[in-house]
Amino acid sequence: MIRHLHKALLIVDVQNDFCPGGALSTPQGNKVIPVINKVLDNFTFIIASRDWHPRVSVHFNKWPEHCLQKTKGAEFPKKLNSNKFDVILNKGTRNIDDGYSAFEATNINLKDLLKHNNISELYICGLTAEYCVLSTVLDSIKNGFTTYVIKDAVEGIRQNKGDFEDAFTEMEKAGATIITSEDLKPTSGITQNISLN
Ligand code: VGL
Ligand code: ZN
Repeated sequence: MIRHLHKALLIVDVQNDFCPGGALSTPQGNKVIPVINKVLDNFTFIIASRDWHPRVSVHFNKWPEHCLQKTKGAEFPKKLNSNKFDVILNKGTRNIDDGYSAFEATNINLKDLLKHNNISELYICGLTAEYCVLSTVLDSIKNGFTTYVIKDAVEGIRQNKGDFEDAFTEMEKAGATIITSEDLKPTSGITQNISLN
């Protein structure tokens, strides 16, 4: 009997505004781009979220303006192979301080999308470790998905010393498994055909 293992890659908010030079930049956000491009080949179902804010939002009481809908800052970086994305989730689309988690996307219900595709394992990466990646990982676990975080494909705002590492500690405590892109290399991640007797 052939059985399919259903896994998906979820890339959180790898957008110009979160990369160096962007409006809410991480010091080294661009470092995740080649790593993500590499791991794309290990997955047959690739989901990307984007922070997609309206011009007027109370979200900007907390943060500098960033990722305004249809602006350059909200685009995926040119070097990221976004042509391989199967689904794009928009989040933070309203005038409320929401959308830290990809499970709060407003154009597609992520939980339903995953259920309908029989996906039980989620591999999460992207920006930023302390906010949207953390929030997405916690929701993924709450919703019952086996959750992996690809650490070398995650970067942070690194506002205070320790913030970045603390985010991973919190993810791990909640039940996530922290891996690196090297762990994926040989076979995992792909929708695999495995033989069962
Ligand atoms: C994010 C702060 C504000 C993120 C988004 O993607 O982590 N952080 N909006
Ligand atoms: Zn935002």
